[in-house]
Amino acid sequence: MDSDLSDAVLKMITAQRCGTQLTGDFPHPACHAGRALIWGTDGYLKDCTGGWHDAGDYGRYVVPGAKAVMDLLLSGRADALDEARWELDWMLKMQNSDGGVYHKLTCRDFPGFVMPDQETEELIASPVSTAATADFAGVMAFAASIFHEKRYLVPAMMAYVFLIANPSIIPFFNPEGMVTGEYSDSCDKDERFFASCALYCATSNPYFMKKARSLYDMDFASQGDWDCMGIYGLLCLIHSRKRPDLKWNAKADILSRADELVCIAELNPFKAALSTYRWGSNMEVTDNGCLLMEAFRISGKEKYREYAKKQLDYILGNNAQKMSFITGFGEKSPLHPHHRPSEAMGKPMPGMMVGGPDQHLQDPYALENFKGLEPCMCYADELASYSTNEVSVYWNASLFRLITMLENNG
Ligand code: G3I
Ligand code: 9MR
Ligand code: ZN
Repeated sequence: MDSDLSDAVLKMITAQRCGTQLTGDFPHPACHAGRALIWGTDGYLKDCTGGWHDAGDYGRYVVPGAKAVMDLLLSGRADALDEARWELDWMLKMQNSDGGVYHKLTCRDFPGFVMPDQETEELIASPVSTAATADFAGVMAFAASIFHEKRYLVPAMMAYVFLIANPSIIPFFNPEGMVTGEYSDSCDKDERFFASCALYCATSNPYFMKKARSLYDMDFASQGDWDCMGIYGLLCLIHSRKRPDLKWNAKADILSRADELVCIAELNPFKAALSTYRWGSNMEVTDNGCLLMEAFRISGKEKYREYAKKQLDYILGNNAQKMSFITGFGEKSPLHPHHRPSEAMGKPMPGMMVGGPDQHLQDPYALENFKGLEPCMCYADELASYSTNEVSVYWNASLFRLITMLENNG
């Protein structure tokens, strides 16, 4: 395994750091240093610096950030644990005094293709959502069980108290006049389950396990993405040394999903564990690779590792485009990612995984150019095609976890 690859993939996430001066090939002074208007009030969040820019844009979003943090923490690699703290420490600033967590911190609109310090429009803290609050509780509790620090555990419990006080979903939709990423989640049961499992692992308090049992859904292992966090609840249980009854179900759920993924991969011409291609399909591939590696760890069955490797092979070139989807790696790789620092500097930042084919034609370029194409062909290495050629921290984190799992067990 090429450790230059995992280093570059992690380095991209470090280069997405907000609120600090960056040196190197994509340098910029500290960005987004000011206060943020708390939407719907005339109050401000005075210190909201830190965290990662989400993607090709400079928004900071709690929900997908939580997924990225979990993948870095689960990778177990020391430098990735440090990187995860950069986001965790920012997330702490997104919590209200009643435990609720603001959904995101962005401007009203996306900036042009400029470096981050050039985005100087007003920053806004968007309203609290239960998805963001439950994700926050989950990552903070899992971090507390790794780092043994109360400064993560207490905020996790405060967020949980907020969730108990608000048993119905508080959804998030962009407020009037705001067009940045919405990350709208119509179901928060999986996030609440994740929070319950993580808090159980951090505290051993059976209250949380009782809650987790009541929220459990047998489909959690079959779902993924930033809006389906149930799988991370199962993984917390498996990775901790706790042995509640549910743990054995968790392992069985993962093994049964792994068997399903092997079949799905067999039916795909490139042995990718994909049946459809959605926005960020490449992350579905790397997430499924990670699940297959979890199944290999549980069972020792070589077949799962073999199929996990095929997922990375797809990302590295065994795909319809016959190209590597990671900038700077492979003979042919994306040159025009939808990534503002790359565009502003006139060169692609290395180590970034692009979203990949999206059959739903979700940007003007795709609508114009992909009509009638096979789903796997709906990709273009074009700046304008943000639904297929953007990058994000959570896609890179998922890829990073897959590479490190293969390195450690391969
Ligand atoms: O859940 C439905 C599914 O039932 C349906 O079959 C399928 C087909 O349309 O859609 C699924 O929902 C999709 C959702 O992601 C969950 O996968 C939406 O169509 C799709 O539009 C949505 O895409 C998200 C996109 O933002 C638009 O909201 C991507 O996951 C997400 O990665 C992307 O994130 C953007 C941020 O908004 C802004 N920053 C950049 C970032 C990366 O492109
Ligand atoms: O650059 C934006 C990208 O990060 C988002 O994922 C995408 C979808 O929300 O939107 C991009 O911004 C475009 C905007 O939606 C429409 N005007 C052009 C912007 C840059 O292509
Ligand atoms: Zn910034």
